[in-house]
Amino acid sequence: METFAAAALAAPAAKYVLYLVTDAGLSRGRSHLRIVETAMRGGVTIVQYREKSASTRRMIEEAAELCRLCRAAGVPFIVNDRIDVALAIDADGVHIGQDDMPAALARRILGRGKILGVSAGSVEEARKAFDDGADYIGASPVFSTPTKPDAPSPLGIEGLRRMTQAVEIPVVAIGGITEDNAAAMMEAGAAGIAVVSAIVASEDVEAAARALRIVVEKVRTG
Ligand code: TZP
Ligand code: MG
Repeated sequence: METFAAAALAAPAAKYVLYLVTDAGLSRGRSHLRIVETAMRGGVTIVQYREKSASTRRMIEEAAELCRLCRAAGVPFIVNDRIDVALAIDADGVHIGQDDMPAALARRILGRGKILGVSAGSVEEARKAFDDGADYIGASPVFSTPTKPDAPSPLGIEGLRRMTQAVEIPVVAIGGITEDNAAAMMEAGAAGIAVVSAIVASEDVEAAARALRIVVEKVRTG
């Protein structure tokens, strides 16, 4: 069986290859900790804690626990939306959207040492995020997805391709990514794929992660 050592991914963009985003509602009652631990065994290379409804106290507790787990595995840990939570627990970075704090301000607060990811739904938004100091772009969404029904209209594969050509930082494809379309994301120039349901809602989280990792690695390493 293939195994993947996340820490052995030398090139800076390689950490974005298989990006897991948490979702408590899709996890079939399993804890974030269990999902993340199992998904990392399957080859997830970066983890984002995305929690929209918990109290700040609960977020701090969960994020701190997940951060410790990820750090021990050499997997970067990112917090969605909440720069305060990310800084409080010394996460590796933050991911923000177009309705969150402007990226330039987020960068100023975070400093240079933290990862800043920004969701972009167009080439213009991606260029602006790049200019404002983003380390990577989340091309969002590539396909429409029930996981985020309020997402802007989908970019499609050609929209993703245009975005990857427009900025010099890694672009991660998100929204409706599955084992069936993952290779097309990489062929369009994505540095990696970000998934929620394809991993967290899967009965066998480890196998789901491993299958996705194998698909993207095939394209990435030729
Ligand atoms: N941002 C854009 S689409 C999306 C987020 C958080 C959800 C992606 O979920 P799934 O289940 O991988 O389609
Ligand atoms: Mg957001």
